[in-house]
Amino acid sequence: MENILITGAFGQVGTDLITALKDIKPHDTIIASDIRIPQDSKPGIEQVILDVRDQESLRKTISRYNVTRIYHLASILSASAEKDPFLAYDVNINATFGLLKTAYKEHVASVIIPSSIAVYGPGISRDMVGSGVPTVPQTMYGISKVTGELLGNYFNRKFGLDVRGVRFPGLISYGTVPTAGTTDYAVEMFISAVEGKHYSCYLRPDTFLPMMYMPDALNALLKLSDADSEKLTNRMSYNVSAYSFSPEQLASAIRRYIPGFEVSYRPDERQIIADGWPRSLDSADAIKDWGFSPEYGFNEMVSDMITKLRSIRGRNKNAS
Ligand code: AKB
Repeated sequence: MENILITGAFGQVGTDLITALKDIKPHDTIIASDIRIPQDSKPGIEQVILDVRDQESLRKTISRYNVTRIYHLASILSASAEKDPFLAYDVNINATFGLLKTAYKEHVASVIIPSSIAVYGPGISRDMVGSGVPTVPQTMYGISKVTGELLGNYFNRKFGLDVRGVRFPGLISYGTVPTAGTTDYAVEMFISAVEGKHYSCYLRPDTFLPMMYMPDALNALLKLSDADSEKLTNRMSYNVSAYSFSPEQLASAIRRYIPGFEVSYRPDERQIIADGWPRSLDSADAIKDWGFSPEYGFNEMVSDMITKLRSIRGRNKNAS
């Protein structure tokens, strides 16, 4: 049985990871930590208010719950990081270093740290980018994610700490509305469509980015966490993605269900971030080493998102 600490537990990935862990590992203790705890948060888990920059509180939490595994999800995402690079450095780099140090000193068995397609920068061929392609990001988010990968490898080599990571593409989910990234337009577009509203997209209609549905992202995290350490040829930087699409392709797929849906395009500063990222990813290492295999294709994801969002909306309407 494990005692699993999640940092940033009530963000986009954490919210759904809590549910997935409760389903597949019902006997493990889940300690969900974040800087704020939502009022309607989930029963059956331990909830801790924790700023990951506060090393002493982190140490006390790890020691109090005898934590055996950490999913370190607390992170300032790309768009917010460009607005406040100093905060992003502090949370994404300083706090990650502190977390690895504390995990090592407190004998935590394993740490999983998601990375991102943001590790790549301009100057590479942007299609089917593999895990081994050089990472020279120009954004603070990208710099911090490359640093997290390097630190994870260092703590593994130097101290034998079991640290692992995947590079996530844009993630699509209906549980939480993400607001701080560059790929978030996709979730926003779904919500506007289901609510019968017009959507103004902050990226150009032809901006291709790699993406994945949340159930596949969680599967990837859980598979990597439990994979045989001997088989990991690349600990911290497994590229994973299910498909790529552009805003105009997503809008037309949504129109198959909601014909009148209207989208206009007003690219803002997030376009510059997206233009430095891969258009598509090669997930070959993850497929080979630990059997990454996303279940949802683009059309299945679109259909499921609309069904789920409609049902949540119906529930919310009935409740009010
Ligand atoms: C973001 O857009 O910042 C994130 C990411 C791709 O890491 N979704």
